[in-house]
Amino acid sequence: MKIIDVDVIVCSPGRNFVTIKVRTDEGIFGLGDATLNGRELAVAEYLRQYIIPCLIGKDPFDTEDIWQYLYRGVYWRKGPVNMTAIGAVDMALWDIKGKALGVPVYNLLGGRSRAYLDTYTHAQGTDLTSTLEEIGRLQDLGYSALRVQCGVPGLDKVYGVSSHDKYEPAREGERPVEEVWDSHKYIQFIPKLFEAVRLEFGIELRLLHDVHHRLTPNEAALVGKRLEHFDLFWLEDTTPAENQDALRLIRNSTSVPLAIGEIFNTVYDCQSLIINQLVDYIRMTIAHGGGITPMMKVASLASLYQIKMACHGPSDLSPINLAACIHFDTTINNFGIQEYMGYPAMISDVFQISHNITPGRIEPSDTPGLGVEVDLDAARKYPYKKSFLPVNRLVDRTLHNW
Ligand code: GCO
Ligand code: MG
Repeated sequence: MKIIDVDVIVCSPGRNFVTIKVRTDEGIFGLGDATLNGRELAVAEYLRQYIIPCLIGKDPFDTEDIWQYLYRGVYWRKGPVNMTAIGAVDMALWDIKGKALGVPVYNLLGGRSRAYLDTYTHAQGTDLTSTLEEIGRLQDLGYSALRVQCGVPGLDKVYGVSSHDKYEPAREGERPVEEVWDSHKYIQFIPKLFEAVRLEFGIELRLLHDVHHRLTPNEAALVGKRLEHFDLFWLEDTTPAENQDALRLIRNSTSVPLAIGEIFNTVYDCQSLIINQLVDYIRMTIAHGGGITPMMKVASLASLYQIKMACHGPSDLSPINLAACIHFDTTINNFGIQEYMGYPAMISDVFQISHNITPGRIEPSDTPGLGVEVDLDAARKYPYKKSFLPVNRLVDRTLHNW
């Protein structure tokens, strides 16, 4: 079998997605997600100019060699644009292999390690009362694991609490909006939030929280200690992810479970975190981390240290990335939990997923390949809309991490 052509489709059914369709001489095609929120066209053009010409004529079954060719053969390794492009190609090739052999991708990776996948979704509110209401609503729907984010008194807008809907705040426009942040106000408030949640809902609910890279190591250690007796499932991205050593200080100060990794692109970004056992969950994104091929290796390394995989699965990645997560999660032994936020309703005009998704749970289907369909005619009805993630500043306008 040979690759003969690759389409790059940029569409915006509720938000921007970049999709590739790898075509073969046998008529089988594979789908990959090349979405990088706020930088979509960079990946699309990188694919068109530099990656696709190198794929023509290759055998799509050679996933390992093609991955090595695209990663090591570039010389300028790593980087989110490069790794997202490679990730999309890798997903599409696994999709082709599964379709050609008539098996779901998880059967090519190691088969089923579990009957279903536990998922968590996002609970958010602008204040304590509305956040508690939202948790109650989601619990009634059947969710038993929730990421809880709440507006902080004295701050106009915080990460994870969207003003318009539940989806990630990439906003249309020619430049990013700016938000204002105050770590002190946040640190004072967050223990009160989890105290109220536990008082209202008891200890059964699994609770997660995302700090979104905003604290210093010492501030993160303090928050971790103050949250310890609320028994969190995890505390995510406490400090900027570039400094792996920061996690050592946090780890030595608190037993709160730590999760990190959504902006990592390679195993090298978490190598020292894993071998020094500084975290409990690796949250790499399959699309941004170079695809399924390298993620299986990250999972193997993590499994040596009882560290679990909990892939990033926000709504700013398409259902193709979600499907890749589903196959990966189904097969690895050290699966933690899968993030699932849901999608804007109009997404189903373009993407149809065969897996059975219910509140708090996903059951993988046995459809050959990844189990996702894309309607290209429908995609054309939703043209790309330039959007950016916000930029974050302190009250005195010093630039801070968003
Ligand atoms: C998460 C992430 C997302 C990111 C988003 C950026 O835990 O789901 O933090 O919410 O902010 O993917 O595009
Ligand atoms: Mg996160």
